[in-house]
Amino acid sequence: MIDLYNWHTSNGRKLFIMLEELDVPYRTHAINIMKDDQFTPEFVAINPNSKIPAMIDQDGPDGKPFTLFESGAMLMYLADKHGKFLPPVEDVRNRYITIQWLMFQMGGIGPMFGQAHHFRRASTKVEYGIERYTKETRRLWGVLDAHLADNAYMHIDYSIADMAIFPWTARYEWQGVSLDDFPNVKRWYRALESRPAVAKAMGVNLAEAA
Ligand SMILES: N[C@@H](CCC(=O)N[C@@H](CS)C(=O)NCC(=O)O)C(=O)O
Repeated sequence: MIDLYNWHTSNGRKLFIMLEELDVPYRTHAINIMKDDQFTPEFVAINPNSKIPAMIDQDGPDGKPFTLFESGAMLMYLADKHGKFLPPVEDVRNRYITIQWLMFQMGGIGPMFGQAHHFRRASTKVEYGIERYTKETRRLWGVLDAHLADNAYMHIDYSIADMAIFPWTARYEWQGVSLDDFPNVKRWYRALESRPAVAKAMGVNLAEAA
């Protein structure tokens, strides 16, 4: 059983997508980051960095509970545990190309789109921040569009790289982006949003559930 500590944000939705795709049992513990639940001593004991998502796999690798945070690490762990959505260690080239695109999300899309959301939606308008992060976000959309012109998914088949990127692209309106400007991302986006696991994960609202 997986205990998932989460909230319905783009980073949080990656884990809902993965667990729904794997169709494994999990319990969600709502960490309301609007109410500072991430700073409670109970949660800090799970993630000392006070960010969602985090999890405890009660059936860890050594048969003991295994605690993990950072969404990219969590996706890789679950992929390896279940032998799905990430090429195996023997397939070195394809494994690392998939991890490369996962890291492109973790180091590029997540931080940059996140800053674009912050500055574009803040009540205090800071033009420098809005311009800097809107421009970088649009550049990253261009990288995705060029890559997806020749690839159905981020690398060969649907993988944890696609799962990590999708929830961030789903906030295109917050970023001032139109899907029509990026036709290859749009095709990929439509394919992903039609997956039942993705649709279910994107519909999670833990505030309503509370
Ligand atoms: N690199 C981390 C980023 C996690 C992250 O930034 N989570 C946000 C929500 S999307 C959060 O917990 N924010 C609460 C806060 O900053 O206090 C990951 O991918 O897991």
